[in-house]
Amino acid sequence: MGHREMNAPSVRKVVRDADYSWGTSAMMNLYSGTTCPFSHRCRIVLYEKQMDFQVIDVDLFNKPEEMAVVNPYNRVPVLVDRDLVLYESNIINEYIDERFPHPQLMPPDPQTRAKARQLLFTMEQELFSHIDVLEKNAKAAEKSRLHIRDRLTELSGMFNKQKYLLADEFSMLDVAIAPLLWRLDHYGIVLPNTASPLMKYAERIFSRQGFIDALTPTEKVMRR
Ligand SMILES: N[C@@H](CCC(=O)N[C@@H](CS)C(=O)NCC(=O)O)C(=O)O
Repeated sequence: MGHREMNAPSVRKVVRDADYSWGTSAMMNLYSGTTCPFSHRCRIVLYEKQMDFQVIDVDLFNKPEEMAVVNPYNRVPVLVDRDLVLYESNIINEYIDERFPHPQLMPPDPQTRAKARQLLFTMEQELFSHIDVLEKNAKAAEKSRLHIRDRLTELSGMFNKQKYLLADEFSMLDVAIAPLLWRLDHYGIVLPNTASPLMKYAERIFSRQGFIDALTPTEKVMRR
């Protein structure tokens, strides 16, 4: 496992027919939902790095019993790296980033890194805390759609000054927000014209090879 020489292709196996062999592989295993925005974040980081890994699709309608054992919250994504079992997408992503530091997705200096973590927290509070409602609660969904629309519209202006969320370079913050930007149509979130700098920013992320490779077949058809 690890970084490969330039010419050697990485092992990037995707197991689509539930084979839940927990922790028996020498490779890093990501247990992932095919439509789950949080799993999507981890898949993006895995594909952005030149490393070996295995993505194992978990059927969320028929969850394996082991899921509740490895993750007390009984959700995906879960990363298994030999003896280490991790849950929570941002925590998994920071681990992968530290284990495989090229290209580095968290800022190298402590101050900017702390600021990035603060912004990741704000993103969970303001945007991703609404995902459950959007996916499961039709009655409350409209309020969440409007809230997300307004927060994203407020963000838009900054992309007149910089290419990505933290600065001019792609970072973990862009990874974290990308699954939501990809799902705007899917969740019925309509942005005003004033948010066009944000949508241009989104297209910059969507055109990255790591982003394209990380999409599952179901995610590919979420956006026209
Ligand atoms: N905060 C968690 C959220 C994970 C989450 O909500 N995962 C959902 C799927 S998107 C899940 O597994 N839900 C359990 C279920 O559907 O049974 C993270 O960032 O990893």
